[in-house]
Amino acid sequence: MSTRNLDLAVVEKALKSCPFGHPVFFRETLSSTQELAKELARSGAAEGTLVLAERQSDGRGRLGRRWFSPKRGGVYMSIVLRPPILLSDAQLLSLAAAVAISEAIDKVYNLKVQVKWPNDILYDQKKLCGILGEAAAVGEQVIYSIIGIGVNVDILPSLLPAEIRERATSLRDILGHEVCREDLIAAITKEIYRWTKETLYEGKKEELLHEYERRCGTLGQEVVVESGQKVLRGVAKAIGPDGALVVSTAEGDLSITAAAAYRLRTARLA
Ligand code: BT5
Repeated sequence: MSTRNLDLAVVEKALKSCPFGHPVFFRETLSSTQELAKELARSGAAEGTLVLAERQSDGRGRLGRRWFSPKRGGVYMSIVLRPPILLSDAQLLSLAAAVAISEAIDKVYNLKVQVKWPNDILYDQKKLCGILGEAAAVGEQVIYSIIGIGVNVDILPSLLPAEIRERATSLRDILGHEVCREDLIAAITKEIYRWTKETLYEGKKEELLHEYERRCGTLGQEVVVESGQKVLRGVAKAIGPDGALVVSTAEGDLSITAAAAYRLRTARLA
């Protein structure tokens, strides 16, 4: 774990000229940064409001899963967005976050990571970061969205629960030294501004999808899609205009959305 607490002043200074990251709410412990961000969004918080915690007692993943969030071991952040988009396009916000985080990690640490659809960030096939996108809408119009990001920074694999140890990694693990969480938080926030406000909101969806596809290691892979009793094999061939994964199967092309309870795994070569 990191030996020191987050220095909020450093984060604020690094984000001085960035329209996102104002205000910043920092708490030592939260059940989940998503919950506080949601509360703030409901009471009118501005786009770009940032919530940070040193640890989460109930960190959440997608579809009811958990995010292991030990004290000072990672970056746990949620950002409030007010996207002028329809609910049917909400998945694109998580895709924008995946591109933004990949770019931030590349810029700060010169590290090339891969995106596993829909929104895992992997290094050497191991999970370094997870993204949780949640949205509230009135009718079809998104009113706010909360993008939650968990990055393993100083977690030593030996401290992770046995069931995820083999499939997880951290920046400390990869780089071999302690890293500055403040720089990472600022870089991610700036890139999220760029890929949402300056790209997606400006109608440059193609640019985002192109960049996502370039970084997505799932494409071209043989995958197994499990949904209830049904198991289908196919090849991941593209990202649809709404952010769905298009899988080519014997039964034709299948478009799978992240919100559906599909389980996707890379097929083992027989
Ligand atoms: C995710 O879900 O990967 C989204 C994680 C989002 C976490 C952030 S932290 C800030 C904000 N506040 C929250 O409460 N959440 C967000 P999913 O794709 O469902 O993956 C969850 C799975 O990842 C778990 O079932 C484990 O297998 C694995 N996992 C859990 N904790 C991990 C960790 N620290 N490192 C690597 N893998 C982990």
